[in-house]
Amino acid sequence: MSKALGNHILVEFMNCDPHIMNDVAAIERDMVDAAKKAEATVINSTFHHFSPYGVSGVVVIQESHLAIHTWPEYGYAAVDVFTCGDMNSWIAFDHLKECFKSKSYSAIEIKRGSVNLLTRNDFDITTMRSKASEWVNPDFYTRNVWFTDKDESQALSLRFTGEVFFDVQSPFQRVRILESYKYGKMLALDDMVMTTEKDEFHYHEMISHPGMYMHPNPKNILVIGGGDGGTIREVLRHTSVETVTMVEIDGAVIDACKEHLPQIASSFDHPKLTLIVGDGIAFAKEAAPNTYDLILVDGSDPVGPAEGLFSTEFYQNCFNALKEDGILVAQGESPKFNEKAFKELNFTLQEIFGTDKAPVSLFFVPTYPTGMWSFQYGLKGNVGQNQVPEKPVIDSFVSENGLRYYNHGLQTASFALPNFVADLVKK
Ligand code: SPD
Repeated sequence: MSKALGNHILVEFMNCDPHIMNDVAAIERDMVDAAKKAEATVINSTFHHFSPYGVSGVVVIQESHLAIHTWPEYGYAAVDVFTCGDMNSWIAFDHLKECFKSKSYSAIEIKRGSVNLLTRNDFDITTMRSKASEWVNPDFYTRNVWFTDKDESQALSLRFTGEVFFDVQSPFQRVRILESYKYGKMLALDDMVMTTEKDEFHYHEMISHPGMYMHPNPKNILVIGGGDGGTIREVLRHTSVETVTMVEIDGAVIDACKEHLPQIASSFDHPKLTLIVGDGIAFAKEAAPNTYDLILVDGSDPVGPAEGLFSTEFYQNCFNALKEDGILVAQGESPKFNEKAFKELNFTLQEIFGTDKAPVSLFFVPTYPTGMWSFQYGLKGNVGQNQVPEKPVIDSFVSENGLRYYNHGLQTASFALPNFVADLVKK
């Protein structure tokens, strides 16, 4: 056989474990290890996860590259290993076959750059060769592992370190704690970003304080969802509070956050808290009428276990469970990213609480797709969004508690809507 510049193996890994095929961190680790086992020198790796599923990535090695694209729904990975020099690509193949738990596979090997067919030109590489020999490969390689939260036409990507601190498939969802470079550790549920260490305060301060200050004397609070603990942490800052009941369906979320996000999950031992691990939708249905001053619905997006948190029946039950001047605050989705759910929720609240009793508060979360997010309110009885304490009262609460997002201005200003958002919720 004539001499070739490179060797390329194209691999079909079939009947692989679908969970592994959707796990960007595991695939990146396995591909890098495969390269190292085959005695390649790893330069860097770039991997992306695509929600709801699929991983693409490449490991650049001094001897060329390893690349992959996966289809978890078919338990399939297309892999190619391109090398030059003496590296044995089949060592990488064997390693990946084991890691992916592939039950059937095939591969073809192609020689690339047959020197018989190529004509060498007079490009002078002597100086480059001496430069190249001076280059020392660093002991580390650069990792580019990306977590992507997306719909069919837009996305938010965060680069993460590849560290996976928690990864449990609960009966409801996949619960993970990963680490992003920019925003620190983050809680992801089924591939959707829920909260991160560095920007959680945007969400948790804004779900809690505007409603708490709109109410003249909030004593009994119900939180549905909110398993990371950030919402109860904020609510419990208010001295008027006598009881907080929190109902979270997924105990795995609480466990994950207590262990890995302790600054968010800091109030689970508070004496005023009653924590129930159970179904918040059923809880609202069975709740006694006129019980709560505030109900905060800190749920995830309207897929999986949170779907029922967007139904008319659920909000009617919340309305009944609120006291006469009670306030409902619900995670309201994004008017840009999930316009349909945003609108439908507001129409539901208008129907139950009244047309002018369902205001929307907007705030920014850099780690949610589009960054523009909302809380939607249902105001029962005589409470109103403009009935708020004097500025000095809120100012001292903000400074005593070291709040970083909420302030007196936002108490009313967050309800001012851009025209296109106001139009979305006009009946
Ligand atoms: N796409 C994210 C929707 C927000 C879900 N809730 C976040 C939980 C924070 N406590």
